[in-house]
Amino acid sequence: MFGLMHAKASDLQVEVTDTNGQKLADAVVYLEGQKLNQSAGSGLIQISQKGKKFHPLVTVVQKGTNVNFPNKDSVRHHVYSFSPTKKFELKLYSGVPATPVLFDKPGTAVLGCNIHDTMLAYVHVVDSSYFEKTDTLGIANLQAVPDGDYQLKVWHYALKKENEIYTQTISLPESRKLMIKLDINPSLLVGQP
Ligand SMILES: [Cu+2]
Repeated sequence: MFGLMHAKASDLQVEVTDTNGQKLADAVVYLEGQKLNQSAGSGLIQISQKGKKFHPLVTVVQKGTNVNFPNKDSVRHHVYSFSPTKKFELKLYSGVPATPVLFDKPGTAVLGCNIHDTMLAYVHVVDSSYFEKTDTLGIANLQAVPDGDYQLKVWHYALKKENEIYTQTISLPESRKLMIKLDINPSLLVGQP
């Protein structure tokens, strides 16, 4: 990495609210641009099922990431997605499925369970190595981003226009702190336990 020491980098803070200024948790914030996307993701992450809910509600992964779906309940689940981003089905199972699911195409996969209709979760797949979810204060921090021009993208599951992705051109180091307002449908917000 010593050869890159002349390249400057900045930390980017993005605050996401609805149009009334209410802070939005679980918004997916990511950057696309020429300086990024050098490598596909790898590694293995988990979305578990406990208390007949998926945990977490929203997951963001770089394309090329494998996801495991461990069932921590005593009842069996039947996890599926019909979304074009990733269609799959893990038929009625307990414990940890033998094979993880590879998310290899950008977009949103909506997850459900055939047995429990109220179970719902989202996997947002990005073509970027710079991504983060907003916390309960509506804040996402992207650290050590190489200075340059990017498309900042923000997605939230409760957006009024389904599958819309908010996009804004930004330059670093100039825009290190941003506030984004999204038009969401409050009735779609899932209360966090
Ligand atoms: Cu289930």
